[in-house]
Parts: sequence; C-alpha cells; structure tokens
Amino acid sequence: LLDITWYTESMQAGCPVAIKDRHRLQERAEPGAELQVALVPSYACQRHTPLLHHNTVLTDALSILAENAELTDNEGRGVAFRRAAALLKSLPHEIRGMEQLKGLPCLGDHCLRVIKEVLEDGTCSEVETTRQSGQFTALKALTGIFGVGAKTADRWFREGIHTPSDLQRSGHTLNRAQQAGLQYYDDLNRPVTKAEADAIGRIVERAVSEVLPGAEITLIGGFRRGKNTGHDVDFLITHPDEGKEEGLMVKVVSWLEAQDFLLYQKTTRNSYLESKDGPARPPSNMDRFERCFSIFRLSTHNGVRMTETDPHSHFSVHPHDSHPTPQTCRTVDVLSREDSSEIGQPQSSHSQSWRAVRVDLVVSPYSQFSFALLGWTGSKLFERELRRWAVHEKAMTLSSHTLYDSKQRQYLRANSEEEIFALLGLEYVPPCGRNA
Ligand code: DCT
Ligand code: MG
Repeated sequence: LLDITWYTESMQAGCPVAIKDRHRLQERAEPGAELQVALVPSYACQRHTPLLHHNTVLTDALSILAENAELTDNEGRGVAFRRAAALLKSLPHEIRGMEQLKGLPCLGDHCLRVIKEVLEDGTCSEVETTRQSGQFTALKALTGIFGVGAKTADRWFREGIHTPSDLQRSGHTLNRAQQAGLQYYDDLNRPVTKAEADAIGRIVERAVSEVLPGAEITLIGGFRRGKNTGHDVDFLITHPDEGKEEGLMVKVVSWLEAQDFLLYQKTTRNSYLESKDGPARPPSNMDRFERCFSIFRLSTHNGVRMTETDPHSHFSVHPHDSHPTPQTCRTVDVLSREDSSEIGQPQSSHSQSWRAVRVDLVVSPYSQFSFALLGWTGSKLFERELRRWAVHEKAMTLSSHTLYDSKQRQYLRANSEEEIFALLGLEYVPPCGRNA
C-alpha cells in the first residue's frame, strides 16, 4: 500500500499536496496530468526523519506541549504531540501556511491550532503559558534529577518542593540514585558531547577487553543517530560466542570500580527468557537485559579527556592509548567524590578537572543483538512506532529481544537491522533517519 521510495522522491520534488495512498493518488490524477502529489505515510518508522530539518519553530512548540503532557501523566496527549512533531521533522521543506498541511497524517485539531497560531503570530499562547508555568518549570527541574520520575516530581511539587535545593532542604529520604542525582545535578544537566562520549567509549572498550577478550561494544542511543550531544551515553555489549556474555556486566563494573571510574552504578540482571516469558511485551521494552545505569567520572584536562583517577592505580589510560602504560606523571588533580559542586553552584569547567556523565551499559546475547541494536538506537518515538506498526499492521510483537509472528505462531530470527525491517515489511531506515 505504502511506497516509501516513491514517497521520498515525491517529497524531494517538493510536492505540495499529500494523500494517503496510491489508489487515492490515481483517482485524483487527471489522465496525463503531472503527479504533484506526495504520499506521507503515517507511521514514523515508514519515514526518514533527519536530525536537522526545516520546521524547528513548529516542532519546538509542539515538543513543549508534549513534554508538559508527559510530566502531568497525559501519555496519550504526549504521544499525539510527539507524532505531529515527528511528521513535521520528516518534511523536506518548511511549512509556511496551513494549506501546505492538507492531507498530512498525524495532525489532530489541537496540533493544527498550535501550528496555525505559530505560523500567524510567531508564538502560541498555550505554549508560552506552559513554558512559563510554575508547575512545568518545577516538574522539569525535579525530573532533571537522576532517579526522579514524573510521579515523584509531581508528589513533591504538591508538597511545595519546586527545585533541587528545596528538595535538599526538605529532609526527604532519597534513594541512592536520587542522592547521586542531587550531588551531580549540574553536571548531569549539562549536555554530553560526542567527544566525551568517545572518551567514555574508550574506557568501556578497555574494561570490556580486559575482562572478556573478543567482546564487542557499540555506541547506541542518540549518538548512533548522529546527534552531537546527548543526556547520556549508551553502549551495547555482546560476544560472538553465545553464552560468553553471561555475567559480563558484573565483571565490567568491577573493573571500572577498581579504576575509580564510577561515581554511581546500579546493575540489573538479564531476566528475559524466551521459553518462560514468551513474546508478550515486557512492561518496558528495555528492562529485561543485563543493564547498568551508571554515573561516570570523566577526567578533563585542557580539553583532552583523560581517564586516570586513582592515586593508587599503576595505570593511566590516554585517549590515543588503548594499552595500559605505567603511570609516569600526574597531570590530573584527583578530587574526592565529596568535591562535587553544591547544588545551584554551577560547576566551572575551568575549576573542575572532571565531570560526571550518565552512562547506560546493556549486555545482549549475540542471537538477540540486532533486536537490541534496533531497540536501543531510538528515538523513543521511532521505537514506539515500530512496535505499533508491528502489532497493528503485521500482527507481530517486536521487542529488544525478539520478533514474534502471531499468525505463524513463531519467532522470526534476524542477523541485522535490515533483516528486521524486511521481516516487518518496512523499507530500511538507517539510524540517521530515525530521529523522529
Ligand atoms: N528507549 C526506548 N523507550 C524508552 C527509553 C529509551 O525505546 N522509554 C530507547 C530508545 C533510545 C535508547 O533507548 C536510549 O535512551 P535515551 O538515552 O533516553 O535516548 P537517546 O535517544 O539516547 O537520547 P539522549 O541523546 O538524550 O541520550
Ligand atoms: Mg542516550
């Protein structure tokens, strides 16, 4: 029904009108008339969504409303705004007037109202009111604390806690994650750069090769989609000999801890068992792997990331040196964990010789690697759309572990992301086109 190649070509030709499928296209076309019609499929996983696009003013507005909906327990609304924003991101031209939106999918009345106002006035009152609202600002600040979700933030907000400093003064009992979240608040709210992600990658690579030679690590999440910054760094680890990866995370984490690279870590075990759990989607598509949520201590020195931290360590790792070398000089200040900045006291990159960085590590069995890779590359909306496509259009269940065909009643195996797209009846979308 939907021909994405043709859609892409039409869109590149800058076609003004969009309709839902080829049949309607043919009905509309006068015999011999030039086909100035574009087909925009409704699922984000049927489209290429680049990182840089032509409609940021509109998508920024819609994203504020999406964020606000997500923070106030309105998931459905949040998804609707996210889908509309994703649609606009995939268009090959700037939208300047409402007439250009005719026939496009994913744009409900509410979204159209917002878009119209922005196109006419440059801003939308609902968006501005939201942006400035005390509730939105507070919930954003509180969920900006690692370990604090929307529900907890909302509870605290109702108690009059609006900022991390309020929380610190409140005397609330915090779990270990939240304590770390408060302690490293400023660092963790500063975007992680690609250079920093690469520096962390070299550390993880060393850890992995020390504890299990032959293991492979892949940068996933936003950086794999081509983003220049992220809120964290995500890695997927596997080993070609299935089974070798079992228990790997514990060893990697121990190695990292021994080298004093970790400010915080929480490891969960792989709880997915095909025979036991079946194809039913787990509560979240990502909580069944051996996974480590961590906060790294990344040394910084003259713009070059250094990773030496332990005064008792005999080795230092330098960016271009993948082998351990005897430590000959100490150019990096060693700060104790307590030296981290106080809340609300911005850390200066000049006075601090290291920064805290959120890092997620995931270990996958080799046979599930492609599913894990696809599931962890994102974006979140792209993943959601893939799973929705699978269920509603193909009667299949997609997770980060497997693809199950409900009609054939069997699991479908795949050795690459390309194969999974093919099994789902979708044109392949490379990571850089998954920025929905
Ligand atoms: N993911 C998902 N569903 C979620 C959360 C995450 O499918 N609810 C997947 C998609 C992205 C990947 O996991 C990594 O998650 P994040 O790090 O949160 O996303 P990101 O795209 O890497 O964003 P950022 O660049 O800000 O880290
Ligand atoms: Mg990420």
